[in-house]
Amino acid sequence: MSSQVVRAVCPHDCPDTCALLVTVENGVATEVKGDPDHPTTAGVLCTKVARYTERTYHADRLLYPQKRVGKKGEGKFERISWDEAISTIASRLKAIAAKNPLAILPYSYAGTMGMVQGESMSARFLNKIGASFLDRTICASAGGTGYKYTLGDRIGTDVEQTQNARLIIIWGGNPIASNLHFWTRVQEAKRKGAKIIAIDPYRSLSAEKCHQHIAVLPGTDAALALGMMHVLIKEDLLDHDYIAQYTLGFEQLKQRVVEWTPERVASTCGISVEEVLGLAREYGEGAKRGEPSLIRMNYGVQRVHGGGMAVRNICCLPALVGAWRHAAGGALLSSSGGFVKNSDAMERPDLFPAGQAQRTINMSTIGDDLLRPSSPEFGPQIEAVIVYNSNPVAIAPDSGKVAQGFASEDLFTVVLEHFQTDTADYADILLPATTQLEHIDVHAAYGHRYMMANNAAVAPMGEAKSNAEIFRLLAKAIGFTDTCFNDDDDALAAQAFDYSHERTKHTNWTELKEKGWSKLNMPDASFANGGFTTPSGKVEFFSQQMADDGLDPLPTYIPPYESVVSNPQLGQRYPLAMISPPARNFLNSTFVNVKSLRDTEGEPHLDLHPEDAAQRGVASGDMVRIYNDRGSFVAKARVTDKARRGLVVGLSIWWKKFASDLKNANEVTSQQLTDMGGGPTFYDVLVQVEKA
Ligand SMILES: Nc1nc2c(c(=O)[nH]1)N[C@H]1C(S)=C(S)[C@@H](COP(=O)(O)OP(=O)(O)OC[C@H]3O[C@@H](n4cnc5c(=O)[nH]c(N)nc54)[C@H](O)[C@@H]3O)O[C@H]1N2
Ligand SMILES: Nc1nc2c(c(=O)[nH]1)N[C@H]1C(S)=C(S)[C@@H](COP(=O)(O)OP(=O)(O)OC[C@H]3O[C@@H](n4cnc5c(=O)[nH]c(N)nc54)[C@H](O)[C@@H]3O)O[C@H]1N2
Ligand code: SF4
Ligand SMILES: [Mo]
Repeated sequence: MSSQVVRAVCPHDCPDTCALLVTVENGVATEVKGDPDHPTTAGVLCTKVARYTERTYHADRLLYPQKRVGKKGEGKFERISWDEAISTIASRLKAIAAKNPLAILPYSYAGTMGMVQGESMSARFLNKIGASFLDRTICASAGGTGYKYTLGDRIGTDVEQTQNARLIIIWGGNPIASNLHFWTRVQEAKRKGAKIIAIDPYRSLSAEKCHQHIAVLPGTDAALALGMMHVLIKEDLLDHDYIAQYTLGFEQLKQRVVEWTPERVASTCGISVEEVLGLAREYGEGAKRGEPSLIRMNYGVQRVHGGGMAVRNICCLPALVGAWRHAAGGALLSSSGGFVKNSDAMERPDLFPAGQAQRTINMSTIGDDLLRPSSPEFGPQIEAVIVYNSNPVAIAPDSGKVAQGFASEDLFTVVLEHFQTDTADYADILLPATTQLEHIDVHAAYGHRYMMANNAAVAPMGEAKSNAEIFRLLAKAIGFTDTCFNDDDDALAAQAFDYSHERTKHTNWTELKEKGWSKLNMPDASFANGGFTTPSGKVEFFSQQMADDGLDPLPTYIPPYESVVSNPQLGQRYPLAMISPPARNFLNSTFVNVKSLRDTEGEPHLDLHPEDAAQRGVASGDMVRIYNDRGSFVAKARVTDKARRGLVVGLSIWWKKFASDLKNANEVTSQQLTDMGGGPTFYDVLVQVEKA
């Protein structure tokens, strides 16, 4: 019997990007553990990935190529050979490209965060064919844009400093579910006497374990940050020296926030004046005492109309009180901006046909765009979609339209998947992809500062192939002869990072594979002496870039599209705000088909406040229908004051086929976009609820 331990990486879209140790016995992965030596993983995995072998060896894994034999969406397929699959796809794409290659569209996101199985060979192929580009906005683009205007690249406080903070504000995140290894350090800070505050409309698993929970109305965080700035300035809880040296536009900011009195903020956010004052004073007075404060912003604040502005406003706070002076102080949205990637080498934009027209489709409006006919403004109707690392029929907003688009007989759809997801049901050709245990990859992270290598632990299951291998085969079949189409997965992985940079030059791909991980060489306190990557090199309270982009150059409040205050007419018919944040045992729509994890979540639920429930004659356990003009879905009611009055919460993202009505929360979400970055507004939704 042979037994070995292979160094791997959790591939999922989670800030923690854990280092894995995979035990392999006689070619079979028998255990997946967290690497005890990797500082952020510290030997611990979440329940989802601790059960990873259940996913890789799941009886429903797709093991060979298939073609559709039933109606679109019906999910009826017949086995075919790889030769037939590849030649069918190549000839269809060639025919479409001969008319207009822009009619071809990729649809992919972060099913794996690996850079090889993400946008490498796939991008080379799509660039060479001259396909439409996909703007990958579905998760973080609004917040990322607000951050960029204010602080520059997404670099924040090192998560490994968390335990040294004295005040931690968890702003729009539920780390017990979605950022576990940060939460562990929050617990350590708590034991050392730190105060922990959650800002969240919902009393999430994490919020209920904090010292204080401030339950703002969804989409009003920008106003709360303006109110904090008002109080900090009025009560002179400021670090004047930090402001003078490292910020731009303080005088204009001061003018702007005058109008954001605690009273106005309290009524906008649906909280008390004391909560506004208390939060600002706690933040400012701690700083005066020289104590580090950390704001862990998360993406929960940005899935609304003014989501970019909300992140921008929050980003102004640490500079006002000089929190960046401390290694454990400041703010963290994402650490992704620290990584030095070779995107051009991986994706080869130079392969795009010279002189050919380009087009970019926003993945958050795929519902409308699949249904759009050819026109001079839009360009050609979309005739082919190649889906990998994503499940658009379940995860994209306004999902009735998405499904309608994929149901079109005129659309040629290829899906690369591990399982027969809701999207796979619409495929013309369904291809089996390898999982992380079966292929090579290399990873950056968005919650820590380590470059990570994933070695293949076992051979591909059945006839599965890696995404990169599938695109290599397509390139050959279509006749692309550039040498870059010969790069194997290991050669691709070697190109992912630039190892000549100050932050990376201590390592290289060969060493990374062997050791598994390596930390970026960056200072502990990145901005103690300024050095922001904005145009001015300072924290930009005033942003000329924003003015140039047609935005308010100063922090402001942009109300939700859909709230009873901002849209009272809609609010009359649909009086409840709905949010649908991640469920603990799923990762977006991944793992919903792993029975042990699905059983823990039970079935689709809707949490609603006792008074809202009573008004509708709803009791816990009743089936309810949640609806608006876009659509409806059913869920089992849980009557609980975890949801504030006027708010309903449907933890997500369920596969439609596991719900009694074959629908999920995205039936009611909208395709309206955020104020900046073209992001989706999943948490900016009004609905009505009735007993089903
Ligand atoms: N277990 C698990 N982990 C995950 C995921 C998952 O699906 N499951 N998804 C991964 C992905 S793709 C991402 S992007 C991250 C997301 O990670 P986070 O951005 O941390 O998202 P959540 O953990 O859902 O936290 C969002 C919280 O924001 C709250 N919220 C909703 N609207 C508002 C608002 O307007 N203001 C404020 N202040 N709060 C609001 C919700 O109630 C929820 O508790 O997590 C990743 N990790
Ligand atoms: N209502 C609502 N909707 C949301 C959100 C929300 O909070 N509420 N969150 C949004 C956010 S933040 C995000 S990031 C998106 C996420 O949306 P997606 O990025 O689509 O994420 P998943 O639903 O996890 O689907 C990923 C798919 O990729 C597949 N996959 C994984 N690895 C590989 C691989 O190596 N090869 C191939 N071919 N396939 C692979 C998995 O099997 C899975 O089916 O959802 C968004 N949608
Ligand atoms: S999903 Fe997140 S917490 Fe779980 S193993 Fe992966 S990286 Fe770690
Ligand atoms: Mo995400």
